[in-house]
Amino acid sequence: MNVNDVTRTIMQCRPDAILVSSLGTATSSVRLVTSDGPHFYFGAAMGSALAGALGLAEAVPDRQVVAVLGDGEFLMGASALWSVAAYRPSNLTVVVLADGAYSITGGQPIPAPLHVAAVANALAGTRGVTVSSTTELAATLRAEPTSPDAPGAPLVIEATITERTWPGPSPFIDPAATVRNLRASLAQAPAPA
Ligand SMILES: Cc1ncc(C[n+]2csc(CCOP(=O)(O)OP(=O)(O)O)c2C)c(N)n1
Ligand SMILES: [Mg+2]
Repeated sequence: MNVNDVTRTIMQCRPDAILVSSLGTATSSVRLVTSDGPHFYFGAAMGSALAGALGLAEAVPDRQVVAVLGDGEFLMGASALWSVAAYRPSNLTVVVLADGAYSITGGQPIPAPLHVAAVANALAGTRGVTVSSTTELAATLRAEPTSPDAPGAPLVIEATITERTWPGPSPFIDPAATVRNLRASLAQAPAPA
């Protein structure tokens, strides 16, 4: 499974979701797969993406938000997971791209296994699942209620990336344009039923 497999599957299963992507293969892939759609791309600020996704989920409670995070990103901003576990936003899903490396800066290995799903399960407010294929990822996302009326502890999906290829365009985006596009999209689009 490569990163584009993951983002394509997310978009197939959650077509109305707003994606929040971290600096690295995540932002490159979300740009490619959504044709620069109105999502929230972090083009800097490593370690901030999960906190940003939590804030966005709170700001748009009638929209699904999917945080697509590199594993280095997740590690740097890990404390935000404790906040997610505390506030349990029912409209937030977290997907960690577990490629075991800081790919964007040259593929330096992450020295210790992160055990993302196990950590999420250890926190009572989040649930962790590990997936190794798009079939498993789709089944996990489709099994998940997306209605705010059926809240559950947010799902944290550790997606094992075995095929490490650079997914698409540059992740260094214009932050002001990102905010402008997302705001315009939110102002136009009626909330999905
Ligand atoms: C505080 C800080 N330290 C280091 C960097 C440099 N940096 C940017 S992205 C990145 C690695 C990201 O790795 P990961 O989240 O696993 O993304 P991948 O490219 O593997 O998808 C690093 C080291 C930075 N931007 N900010
Ligand atoms: Mg990585």
